[in-house]
Amino acid sequence: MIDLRSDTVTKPSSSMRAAIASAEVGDDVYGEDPTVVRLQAEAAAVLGKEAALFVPSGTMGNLISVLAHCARGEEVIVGDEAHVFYYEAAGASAFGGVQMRTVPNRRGAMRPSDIEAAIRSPNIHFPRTALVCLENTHNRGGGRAISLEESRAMAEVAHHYGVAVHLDGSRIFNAATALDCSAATLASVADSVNICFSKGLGAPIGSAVAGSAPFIERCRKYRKMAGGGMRQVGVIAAAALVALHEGPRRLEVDHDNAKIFCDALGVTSTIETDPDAVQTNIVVFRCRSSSLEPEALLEKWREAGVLVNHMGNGDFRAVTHKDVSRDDVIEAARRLQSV
Ligand code: TLP
Repeated sequence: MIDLRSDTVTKPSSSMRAAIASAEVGDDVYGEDPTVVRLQAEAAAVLGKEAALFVPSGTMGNLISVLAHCARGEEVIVGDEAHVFYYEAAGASAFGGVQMRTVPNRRGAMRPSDIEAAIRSPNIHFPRTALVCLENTHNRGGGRAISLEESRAMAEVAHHYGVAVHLDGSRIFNAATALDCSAATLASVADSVNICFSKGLGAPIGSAVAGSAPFIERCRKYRKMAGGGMRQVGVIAAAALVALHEGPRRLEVDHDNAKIFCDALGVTSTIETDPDAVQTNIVVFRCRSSSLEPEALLEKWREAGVLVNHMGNGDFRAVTHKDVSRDDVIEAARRLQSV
């Protein structure tokens, strides 16, 4: 089986398993796990922020960031294709009483003028706009890396009106690789950033939120509230440290494999690809079959030994990662076509 559903499907490498086995641990709710303390310091440094907090998932990282930025009854401006809006089960609204206001995503970015138009003026009828959320790379935007200039233009509008900026940087190292800059440079436009160790970097679990020290202290409280205060989690932080050290430098291979996959898939009477849109490790392709619904097509592909995801409207997503090789992606494209 060639699994291209997501870069979340990777298994821990032997160096991660060795680090897990030998990790020094303590009770992290008391702040006494040395491996977690080290991971948080390294994550903050690599992102150019004052402090960081280890969290179990990207979803929790985004949730507690929104809660730490916004009071109940306040509003967040977010792209209509953003992960935090699309795929996080309305957590911020359900748990935080925060309203999400969408503006159109155009291959991942928002127009600064759309953000500006959505920012509320002081008025008793309106919620206060407390936050703008960015995402880089943009998942539903086909893994597009949003340039520093575009990111800055979006953030500047928010900051001009005194609105904070959170960056969902779950795949920020993919963006940094594609744009040939540092993750800290891309994160510099935002007040807070969420990163994931468990996607392209290959760790079995874990994310981190980074920002100012007072912001991270608020996040620590919300993490506790959300049931995310963890104990001897040096065992998983150790794998995340290996991911942080070894993961970013091999992302280029995933990006090359995504291009190779897209080229191999090519264009047939039923499959449409857009090679120019492939910038990182995500390939979105369209398949309009006259005889099969998307779910049935996924089943046929599974029978042929390839797993991909359906994004809706006949758009499918394949994601390259450390556990698939160049030969695997060429073979996967062949099997998808043959079906
Ligand atoms: N994305 C997953 C699915 O939820 C769709 C995937 O397979 O791509 N932000 C972004 C941009 C993400 O892509 C994801 C995960 C998250 C946040 C949430 O991270 P986790 O899965 O750790 O909660």
